[in-house]
Amino acid sequence: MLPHFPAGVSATTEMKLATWCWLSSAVLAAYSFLVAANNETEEIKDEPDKHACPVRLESRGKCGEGGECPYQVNLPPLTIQLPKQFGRIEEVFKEVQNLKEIVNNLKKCCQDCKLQADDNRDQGTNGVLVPGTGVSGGADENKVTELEDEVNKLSSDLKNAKKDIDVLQGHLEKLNLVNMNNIENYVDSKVANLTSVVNNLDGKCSSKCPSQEQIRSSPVQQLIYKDCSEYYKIGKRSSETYRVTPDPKNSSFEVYCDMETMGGGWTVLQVRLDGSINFTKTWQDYKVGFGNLRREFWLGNDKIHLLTKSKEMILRIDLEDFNGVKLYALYDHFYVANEFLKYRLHIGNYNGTAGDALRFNKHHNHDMKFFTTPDRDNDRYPSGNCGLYYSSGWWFDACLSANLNGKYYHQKYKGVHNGIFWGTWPGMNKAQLGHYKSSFKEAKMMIRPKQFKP
Ligand SMILES: [Ca+2]
Repeated sequence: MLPHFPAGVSATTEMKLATWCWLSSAVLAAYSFLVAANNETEEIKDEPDKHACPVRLESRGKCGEGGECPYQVNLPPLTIQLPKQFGRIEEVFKEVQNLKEIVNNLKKCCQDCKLQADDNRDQGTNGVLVPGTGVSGGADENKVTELEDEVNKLSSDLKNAKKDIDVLQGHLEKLNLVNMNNIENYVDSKVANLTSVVNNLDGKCSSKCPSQEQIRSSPVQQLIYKDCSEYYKIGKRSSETYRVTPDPKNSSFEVYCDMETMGGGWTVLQVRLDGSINFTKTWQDYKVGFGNLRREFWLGNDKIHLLTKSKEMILRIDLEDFNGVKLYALYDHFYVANEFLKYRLHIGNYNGTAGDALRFNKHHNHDMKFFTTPDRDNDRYPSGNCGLYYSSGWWFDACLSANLNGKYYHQKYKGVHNGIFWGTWPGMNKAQLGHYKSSFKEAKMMIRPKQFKP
């Protein structure tokens, strides 16, 4: 259907207009945006009832010399149907807008944070390094001064504490020097001094007291004998048991007296003969003594203490091996401390033929050692009980170069060296065929006053 034209237009003009209209319809879309943009085109009043074609050509007179014509084309408003996917553009716009707002909020937030951090940093800097220039001024300055004073005071206190610790350490080192050994040595030396004083008094008393003959004639005096030597002095020459009273404040007890060996007068402390008595005993057993005084026995540490306290004693040890070899060891001083001092051993100088096994070397020295039993560890071996290991009660070091209370073996034996042992015995330390260990047939320990003259 052809478009209609306004009245008063010629046929030629109508044909031209029809052509225009068709052309316009064909290229409308292509030029629409150009037409829309042409604001200078003179508008023709729209008359929809008379003009079906929306494109109108209007004459405004003859064409001018400059090539411009008075005709002008008036195009209708343009509507283009876009694909429905374009509907998403609005949503995308909205999303973009939202994202933009979020980004802006974040930016603002960051800026706020940065400003706050800068503020804090400024305040901190002022507070510590440049007192008085902070926002709060004098208050901060006072606070800082107080803190500085406090730190200085703490530092001073710390230095004083260190000095005190140094002084205490010095005291501690001095105290360490005054250790238990020194205390024990001191006590022992006092005991030895007292023993000496008592012995001197005893000597003086003896010189003023009635002669032995007078004593013998007095039945009351004859009831008290301190040891076997006193029985010897009154003429007893039979080796047997006698009752002695080494300390009148303590009760008397039976002892075995050897009235034959080297002049006699010996009070016997220990005998090993045949293994009839087990010497693996407790502290209490060794304290009170055990065995048979006429065969094998240990007299008892309390009794040995009293005997050695009453007079200065010498010690004699007699040994006989299974080859019939008989040797002896003599110590010119022998004292055993009381139970409180763990029956500590004190021996004097050695003399004899069996060797000084009680004082073998620096690391094996039984002198000044405490008594140890399988149930009472007083030895110097830190990792165990020598008494338990060697089945004996003895003045163990860590552990031994002598042990006369070891197990009684009737012949050579293997295993732990827990038999009767005297480390300086000839051939004792030689490696033996099949690692057999020697033992002793007989052993005996006995004491006599140092001043005794048979
Ligand atoms: Ca030990």
